[in-house]
Amino acid sequence: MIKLYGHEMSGNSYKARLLLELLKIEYEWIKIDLMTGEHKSPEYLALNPFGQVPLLIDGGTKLADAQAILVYLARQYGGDSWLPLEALPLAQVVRWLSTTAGEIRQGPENARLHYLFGSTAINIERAHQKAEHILTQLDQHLSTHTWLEFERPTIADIAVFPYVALARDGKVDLDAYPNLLAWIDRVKQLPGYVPMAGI
Ligand SMILES: N[C@@H](CCC(=O)N[C@@H](CS)C(=O)NCC(=O)O)C(=O)O
Repeated sequence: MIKLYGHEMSGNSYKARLLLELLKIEYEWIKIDLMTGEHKSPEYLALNPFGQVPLLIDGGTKLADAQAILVYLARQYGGDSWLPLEALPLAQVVRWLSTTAGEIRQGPENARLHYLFGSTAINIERAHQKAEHILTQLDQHLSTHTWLEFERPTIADIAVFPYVALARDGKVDLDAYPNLLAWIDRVKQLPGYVPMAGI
C-alpha cells in the first residue's frame, strides 16, 4: 500500500493527501512530527535527505516534494484528466505548480509560517506584499475561469489550493477576493474532498 509521510498542519502534506482522497486511492498516513524535529532524525533523513514532508512511497518508488507527488499520482492513477500531456496543456498546469512553489510560498505560505509557527526567518511585510500581489492575480484569473485551467480541476488547483485557503492563518484577509473564495468553495465540493485544520 502507498505510504504518505506527512504532518497534519503541513499544507504541502495536505496537497498529496487531498489528491489521494480525490482519486480514491488507499494509503497509509505516517505522521512525521515536525514539532519534535522528527523530520531531522537519522531515520527520516535516510528516507528523505531534504528533511521535509511530504514523502510518498509506492512500492519501489520513493518521491519527495508535494508537486512531484501530485504529478506522479496524477499520471500513475488519474489518467489524462488531472494532468494532460500535450505540450501546451501540460505547460499550463506546470505554470501553476511553479507558482505555488514560488509566489504562493513567498506570500501566503510564509505569512502562515510566521504567525502560526513563529518562524523568525521571514520578513512578514514582504510576505504580506507578495500575498496581496499573487492573490490579486489569482482573483483576476478566476474571474474568467471556473478552474485554474480547462473546464475541470487538475493538479494545478490541488497544488495552489492549500496555502491560498489557509491564508487567514497568516493574517491575510481573503474577503477582497470574491472569485478566489468561490473557487475555494468549488474545490471543497469535489467528491472525496477532505479538509485540513484551518480550511
Ligand atoms: N518543496 C517541498 C517543500 C516541503 C516543505 O517545505 N515542507 C515543510 C512542511 S509544509 C517542511 O517539511 N518543513 C521542515 C523543514 O523544511 O525543515 C514541497 O513542495 O513539498
